Amino acid sequence: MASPSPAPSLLPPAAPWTPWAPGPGSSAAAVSPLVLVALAVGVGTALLVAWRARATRAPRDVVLLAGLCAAGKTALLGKIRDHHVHPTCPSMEVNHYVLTSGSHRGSRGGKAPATATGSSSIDGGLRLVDAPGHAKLRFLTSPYMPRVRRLCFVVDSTRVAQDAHAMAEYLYDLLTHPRLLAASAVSRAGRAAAPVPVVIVCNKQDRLSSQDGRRILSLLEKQLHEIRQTRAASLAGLTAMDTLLPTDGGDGDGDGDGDDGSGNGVGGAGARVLGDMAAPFQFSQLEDRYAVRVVECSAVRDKGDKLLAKLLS
Ligand SMILES: Nc1nc2c(ncn2[C@@H]2O[C@H](COP(=O)(O)OP(=O)(O)O)[C@@H](O)[C@H]2O)c(=O)[nH]1
Ligand SMILES: [Mg+2]
Repeated sequence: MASPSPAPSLLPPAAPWTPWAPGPGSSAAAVSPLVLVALAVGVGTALLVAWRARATRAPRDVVLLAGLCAAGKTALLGKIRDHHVHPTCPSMEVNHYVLTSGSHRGSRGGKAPATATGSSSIDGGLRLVDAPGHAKLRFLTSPYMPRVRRLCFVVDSTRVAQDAHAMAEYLYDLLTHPRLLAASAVSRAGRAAAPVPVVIVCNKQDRLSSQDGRRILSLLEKQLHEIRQTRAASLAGLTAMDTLLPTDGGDGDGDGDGDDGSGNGVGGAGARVLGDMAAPFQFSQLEDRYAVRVVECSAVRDKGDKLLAKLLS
C-alpha cells in the first residue's frame, strides 16, 4: 500500500531561530546613535564637572581695598601704582592694578616691597582691587569675594568718631559675606587652613585730627558688638545657631554657640553672627578664620612701596 504523498508545502521550511547578536559588520550602523549619545552625555558631564571644579578653585589673588567713601582707597591705589595721589571723585566702578614684583619696580627703580608674609608674595601676581564704597555699589565687590586673599579695610582716621557705626556695619557685612566665609571655612579640626588676613588700614594719619590705630580698633570692636546684638536678635527666629566662629575651635564651652567646627554653616543664617556671643566682641574671637591686624598710614605722606608693604604686612 502506497503511503499518502505529503501535502505540498506552500512555504519553505522555516529557518531555525537563533537569537540576534550584532555581527561585526552590522554593529556600527545599529549601535552608533546610542554610543554617540552616551559619549556626548559623558563628555558633557566631564566638561561640566571640570568647569565647576575650576570655578570653585578660583585663584586667591585679590587684595581687596574696601571701606566707606572717601576713606582713601583710590588714593592708596594711585600712590602704589603711579607714586602719586590723583585728584579723585567717588568711584563708580572697580579699579584694578595687577601687582608683580617686576611691574612694581616701576620707572623710578624702586625695589619691590618686601612682603612680610609668605602668603602674600607678589611674585605670583596679586590684584589690588579698589571697590567703590557707596552702599549702592557694593554689590560690584561680590564677584571678587571668592578670590580674596587679603581684605584691607580702609578707614578715614579723622572720621571715626562720626562714622564708626557705618564703618563697622560695612566691615560686618564683609566678614559675614558667604563667599569670604567659604574662603575662610573652618575645617573639622576646628581651624581654617590659613586664616584670611584682614588689615584695618587707618589712613590719613598725616592729619592732626586722626585717631591712632589702637583707638580705631577698639571703637570698631564696640560698634561690631552692638551690630552683632541687633543682627543676632533678628536672626534668632531663623536659626538656633548663635555663632559660626567659636573662640576655642572646639566649641566645647557649652554656651550654645553652636558651631560644629565643620564650616557647613557658611552662607547660612548662623554665619551672619560673628564671634562669641557670650563675650563682648573682640577681633581675637575671629582668629580661626581671620587674622586681623591694624596699620596706620597716609596715602599722601607715605611712599607707594611703603604703603604696599603695609597693606601686605
Ligand atoms: N590728607 C589726606 N588726604 C587723603 C589721604 N588719602 C586720601 N585723601 C583724600 O581723601 C579724599 C578721598 O580719597 P579717595 O581716594 O577718593 O577715597 P575713596 O572713596 O576711598 O576711594 C581725596 O580728596 C583724597 O585726596 C591721606 O592719607 N591724607
Ligand atoms: Mg574711590
